[in-house]
Amino acid sequence: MKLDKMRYVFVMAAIVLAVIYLASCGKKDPVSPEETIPAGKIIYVKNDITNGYGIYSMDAGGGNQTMLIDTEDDEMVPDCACDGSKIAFIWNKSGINQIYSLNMDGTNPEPLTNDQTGKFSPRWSPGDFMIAFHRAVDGNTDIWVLHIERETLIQITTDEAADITPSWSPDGSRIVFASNRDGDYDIYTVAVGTGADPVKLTNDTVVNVSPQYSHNGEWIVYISPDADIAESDPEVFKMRVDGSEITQLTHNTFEDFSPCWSPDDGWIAYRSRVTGPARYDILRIRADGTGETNITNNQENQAWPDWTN
Ligand SMILES: [Ca+2]
Ligand SMILES: [Ca+2]
Ligand SMILES: [Ca+2]
Ligand SMILES: [Ca+2]
Repeated sequence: MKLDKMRYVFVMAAIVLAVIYLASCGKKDPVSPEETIPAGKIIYVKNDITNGYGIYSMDAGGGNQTMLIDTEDDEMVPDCACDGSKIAFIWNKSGINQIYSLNMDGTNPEPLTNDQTGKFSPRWSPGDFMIAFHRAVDGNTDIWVLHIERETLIQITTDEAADITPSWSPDGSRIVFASNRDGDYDIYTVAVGTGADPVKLTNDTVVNVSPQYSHNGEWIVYISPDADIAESDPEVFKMRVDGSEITQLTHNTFEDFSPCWSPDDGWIAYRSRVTGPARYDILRIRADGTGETNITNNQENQAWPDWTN
């Protein structure tokens, strides 16, 4: 009996020591959050006098800035496919803004639309088989969806006001967009397929634009002026997908536009007029409003970021 008890004590001590050892192995040196460069790549647009708008790629830390496509025409508003295989973008090389797809390495641009209406803000659906966008038909700007394989266009909104900048909910059931149907721009969602059940998420007298669902489907990021300052410059905001918990993330004195989520929803990238009235950089900020960082910080103009794995 005594021997069994000693063996029990010995085994227990060995287990405790092993747990302490494993716990100490799992510990890492503390890293300051400011030193942590978020993962992934940012696809964005650069604008210069020679070639106008073009599409570029960089690390989320700002390294490896690489041209993907930049002809003498304008290549704009890139959106990465959910599976990371392609980029959708707007190209005006025919004289009309059409939706094209591009491989992630910048090869093989292919037209996806070719009618007589200009299109903007293409966004891949979950599953990458459809692309939402906005266009004006007979003077009415609405949200439309392109079914890529069937080559059909489906009208989502019909209100006579301007309905712009769509973004899909991660389950593909709804599209969020901005509309000025009550006089100033607010954020709305609508059911995909029927275009029914419109829900107004913001209800104020200021301009709210550029909404985008987070990948986890819990938040919508968008642009709105600072609520506390008259004639404020645009700031990055987020709210719950039901319109609650409106939270201002940036508090700077620059014009912030085109926010997008990082793949893990931990960060938001946006373009900001941080370095002067005629200059745009790509910035990032954590989803809790800390760590605002100028990623590009150069003498060039950058816009329309989209953050991918
Ligand atoms: Ca160009
Ligand atoms: Ca409309
Ligand atoms: Ca409003
Ligand atoms: Ca601002």
